[in-house]
Amino acid sequence: MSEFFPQIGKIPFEGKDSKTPLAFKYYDPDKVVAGKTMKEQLKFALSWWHTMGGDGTDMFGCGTADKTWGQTDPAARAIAKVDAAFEIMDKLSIDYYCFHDRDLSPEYGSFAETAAELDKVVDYLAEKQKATGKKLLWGTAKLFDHPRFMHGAGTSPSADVWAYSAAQVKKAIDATVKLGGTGYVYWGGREGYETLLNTNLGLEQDNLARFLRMTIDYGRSIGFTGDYYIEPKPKEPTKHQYDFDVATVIGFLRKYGLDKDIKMNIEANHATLAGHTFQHELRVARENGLFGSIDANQGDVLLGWDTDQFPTNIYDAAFCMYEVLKAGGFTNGGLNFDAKARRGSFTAEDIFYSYIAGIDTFALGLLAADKIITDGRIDKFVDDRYASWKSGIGADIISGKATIQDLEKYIMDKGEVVDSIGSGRQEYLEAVVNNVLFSL
Ligand code: XUL
Ligand code: CO
Repeated sequence: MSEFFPQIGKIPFEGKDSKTPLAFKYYDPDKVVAGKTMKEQLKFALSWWHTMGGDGTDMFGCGTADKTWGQTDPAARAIAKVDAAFEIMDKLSIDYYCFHDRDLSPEYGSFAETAAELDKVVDYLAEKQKATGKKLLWGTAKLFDHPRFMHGAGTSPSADVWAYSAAQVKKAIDATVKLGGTGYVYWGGREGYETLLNTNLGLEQDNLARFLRMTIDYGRSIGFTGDYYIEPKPKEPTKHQYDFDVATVIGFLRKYGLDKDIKMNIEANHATLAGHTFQHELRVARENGLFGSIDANQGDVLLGWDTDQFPTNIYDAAFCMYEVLKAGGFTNGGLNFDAKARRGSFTAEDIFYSYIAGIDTFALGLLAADKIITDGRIDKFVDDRYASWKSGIGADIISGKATIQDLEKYIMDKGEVVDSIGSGRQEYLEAVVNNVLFSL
């Protein structure tokens, strides 16, 4: 088998003083940070859709990058994509990948033919995994591309489309299990609405819960032991998506008794589209015991859509890895680069430059997060700020001992309460973060 990138060798770690373009400056896979190697802490994954399929096509123009992998026949191209993807993973020391079923193998005529062609690619992936040790982080089903999904999939007004979607997810879970995937993602690409004038919101949400219950139970029945994730996103492609943000999804899961079955796959650019920081979404998931996996990317503050850029913002990566470390690290999840090089970055080298940029950013983010924690100033400040809950009236409120009459008496005796904890010191704390980051 010939190489797809003969001009590019295995990307070495050269350290921060290196000027070699195709080298890691911060990602040293075997370096131990916070008790585990960088590669164990970060668990990087390649996204099949952007990397192997995304050619730069946008609303205003055709593709700029050649992602045909030298093949015109769709079945031959699907196999060539596997070879090219494993070469990219090997050269970038990426251990995992993530797919949508239709990224691996496109739609053919009937559902049966499409499923049979997918099986061939999955068999080939299984062989490649065995030969290389690369692993599947998660799989998912593409329920938003074909015209049949124009009104939704698990929330479609059409029972036939709902049934088709369930059959497709069954097949995607089969593929995930066959490949030993440790996760399965639900991203509701068209699970939402454009106008309430034509939408039965209550029935659509009930049906989405039915869809999740049925497909989750199927996976468990065939031995899937990994995690299921919902990936929240507020809008795009639909105006309003049901899985708006982590808090909305938590409410939905609890309403339908699904909160023990599904965790969160949190994407940075989806968080900002929802009007939150990336860290906010991670924190809400962590505090609710639902932190699972991450789609690593970033948006652009001047553009209001899902630009899926490779992450280069060190602050965001540091705060993200702070949450990951506080959650006890990844178990079944990891950092999937749901990111694409810009349309003007169209060469084969750009695939490598963009991954190197993202990987080094998260390596730095991990180092920074570890240092923020070991430095201790931030955590101690937060701890001290809530000290009044550890003894006296605060402890009595938490234990349930204090009644409302006790509180009335307590305040009567005190007479007045003004600023009992002092300044929030936001600017000081932001400067502490700068101090930690720039003395790495
Ligand atoms: C779309 C998106 C998806 C999911 C998987 O915004 O993030 O690619 O990650 O379906
Ligand atoms: Co994503």
